[in-house]
Amino acid sequence: MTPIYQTSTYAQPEPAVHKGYDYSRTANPTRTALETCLASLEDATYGLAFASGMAAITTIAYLLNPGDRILGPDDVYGGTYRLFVRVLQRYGIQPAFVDMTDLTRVEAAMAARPRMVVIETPTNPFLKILDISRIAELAHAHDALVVVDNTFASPYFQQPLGLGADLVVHSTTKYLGGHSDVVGGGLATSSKEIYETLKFHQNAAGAVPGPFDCWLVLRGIKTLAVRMERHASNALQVAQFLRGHPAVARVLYPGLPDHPGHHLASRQMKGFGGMVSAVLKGGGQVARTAASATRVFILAESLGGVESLLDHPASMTHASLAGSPLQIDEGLLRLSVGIEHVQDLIDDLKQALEKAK
Ligand code: P1T
Repeated sequence: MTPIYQTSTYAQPEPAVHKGYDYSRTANPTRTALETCLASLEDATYGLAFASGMAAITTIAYLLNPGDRILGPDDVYGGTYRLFVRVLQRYGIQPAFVDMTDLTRVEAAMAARPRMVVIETPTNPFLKILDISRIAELAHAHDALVVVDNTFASPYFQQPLGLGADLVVHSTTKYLGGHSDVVGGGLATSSKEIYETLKFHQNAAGAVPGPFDCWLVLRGIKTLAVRMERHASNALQVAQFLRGHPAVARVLYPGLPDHPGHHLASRQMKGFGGMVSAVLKGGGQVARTAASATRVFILAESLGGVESLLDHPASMTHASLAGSPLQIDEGLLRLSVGIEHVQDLIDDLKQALEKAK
């Protein structure tokens, strides 16, 4: 097993001779093992690990300068939206958001010459599928950098660098960690220039993970493949159950053949993932009651752990979008389908929807 190098500093042979490790903000062997592993999972040359997914995304933003524009999808993790609008904007970076399922809108938005295009697919929380190759072509034609947040798919189901992305970012808190016991982030790229700039900023800004957290993510990754297979097969069955339920207006799961992104997902991904969203017919009140009535699904933010979680995005993960043009339906529930016995999950949803009637 990779040892946990629980050290902040390293004995040096003599002053001013910097060989190997010197200080753990700059590098730590347990973190190096995770960074190498992240690179390998994404078929990349370089990997970097961070203290959270947001720390990784913030570090990517250091590639930008005041006056630069950044383009994101209209459906994006609330924390990413908040970073773009309430933090980066104060430093002169101008964010814009478009529905990236519509490539004509992406093309039109490129006229403003964004320096960076951030793609999240499947999106959080509506599980839209965005065409990484086509968006990357449009972005590259305008010299923009392409970043893909690959948190929802995990590298087991999707490898964006092979589809034309320049950089991949992860919240390792989710499927990579896999057990809801660690917060972390990571990124991967095959560009030496991008890597070196980001490595400089990782050390300069300092949002690095501790060695024990790196070890937890590494241990989680060992079972990524078997967990993802089970997440996906459970999610499909949960989605099929919800689709047949009279209280449910709409089920959003890319594995359902009538999902608008199903064909694209079949090409771009090796599996459809473990996230399922559903809009309830009764709206916000019914969704909140159902969310409080489950016994196996735990009402909590986050996703990607072995245990099933339930989220009410409008009041929880995406509350920071309130008042923005990006509207989250009050009746929307987002399920992170775990690896429990699928019948337990279906029975739980059945009784919760019955109580919410
Ligand atoms: O929570 P953190 O490790 O900082 O990761 C942020 C992040 C980045 N990208 C995506 C797609 C995410 O979903 C997240 C975090 N998301 C949740 C906590 C959530 O429940 O959606």
